Amino acid sequence: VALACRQQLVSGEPIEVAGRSFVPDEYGNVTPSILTDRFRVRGRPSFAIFDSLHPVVTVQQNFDSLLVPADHVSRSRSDNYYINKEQLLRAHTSAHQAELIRQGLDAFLVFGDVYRRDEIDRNHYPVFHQVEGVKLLRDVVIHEGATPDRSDRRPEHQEAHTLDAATYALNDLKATLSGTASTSQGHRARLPILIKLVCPDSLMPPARCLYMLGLIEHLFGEVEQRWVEAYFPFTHPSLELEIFYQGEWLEVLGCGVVEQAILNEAGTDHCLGWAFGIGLERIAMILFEIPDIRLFWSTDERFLQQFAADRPLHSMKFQPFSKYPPTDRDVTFWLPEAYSPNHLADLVREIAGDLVESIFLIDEFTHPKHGRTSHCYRIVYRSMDKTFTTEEVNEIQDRVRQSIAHDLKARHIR
Ligand code: FA5
Ligand code: MG
Repeated sequence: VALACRQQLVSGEPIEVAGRSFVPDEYGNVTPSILTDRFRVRGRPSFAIFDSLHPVVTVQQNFDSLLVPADHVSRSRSDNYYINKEQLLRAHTSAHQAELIRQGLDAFLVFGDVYRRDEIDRNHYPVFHQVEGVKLLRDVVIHEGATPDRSDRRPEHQEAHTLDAATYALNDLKATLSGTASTSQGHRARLPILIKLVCPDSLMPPARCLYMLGLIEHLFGEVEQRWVEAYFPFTHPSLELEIFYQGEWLEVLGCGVVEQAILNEAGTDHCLGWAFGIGLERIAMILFEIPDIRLFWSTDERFLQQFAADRPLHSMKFQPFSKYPPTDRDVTFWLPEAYSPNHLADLVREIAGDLVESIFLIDEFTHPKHGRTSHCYRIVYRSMDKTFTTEEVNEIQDRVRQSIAHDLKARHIR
């Protein structure tokens, strides 16, 4: 089935994505399951935010405008869904930052569906939602004296910023997000930020979209959280926020002080700015105690009913219904050229859909003579909402093996 569907993406033949037509080329690798039934019209928010920017963006928007180096791995076909060489399904809402700043906005939120070829586990899904927040700060002394020089960059600040300016922006950002840092000059940036959880319609119909004031503190109250140093080409310094959830640290957002070059390019060189990108499913998972991200796509009434009533947010907690036992199958193969584990993840997802719960690399071997490497993966299958037999799992696994042979051109599959 996957093979048959794949052939539908014919180079030069237009395909439709969210009501617009695009022309794929040989570089195009969007898969049918990513294109079908993921695009739905959602309700309009009653707040001036952007939530209907088209999900197909240019390489310029998704990467170039954000200073992502031309050879950066994050651009690769194994991490993204390209329509053609110039256009892809946006991999993050940051894709819209630069153009909105250029349009003159100095504080905005962008909600959107984003698409990535990524690992498979209970916290990762190839389609998810992000909210981007950007705020420009005026009347801050950005730098003093002569033209800044690249060598003046420090872990604490960009070359174009004084330590004070960067600290000010970072504190403002942290205060906005987690509500824990206090800022200088008594400027506490509780906007308040309005967060709307944009969930699949199946979970929350537009009429019941949730509006919440404040952020992490407001959402979760007392919760164990920590800031972790991070790297993004478009911010410096950069941080990620993690929340302790179900026995592990779960990353919920990335953020930082916007690279001054982006602001300068957008004609706002007199401003300092911060930006963040939050994973909305992760927030909803913690909020509602949802153990697996696949549940957002469930059509099981036992799931949907739990979120149907107009109940106070904090009383909505997911009541697990009988969890069916997982079944795992191992597969070993010699890695083809230009292989990435995301190829396997994508391929299994195409065949097994949401029946795949996780994929782990359990063994790796490099042949001493011919130098080739083989990987052994454990694929864990589990249905969220129905029982499923050994025969069904075997059949799926057979198709996975065939697809590894055909699509990955990998040999000696065990
Ligand atoms: C970004 O996407 C950056 N654009 C965030 C950013 C914006 C940084 C502005 C600086 C300034 P990252 O890849 O870490 O960063 O993703 C952000 C969040 O999206 C993660 O913290 C996580 O909550 C969520 N996320 C990432 N991948 C997945 C996935 N496969 N499934 C579900 N949620 C995901
Ligand atoms: Mg991250």
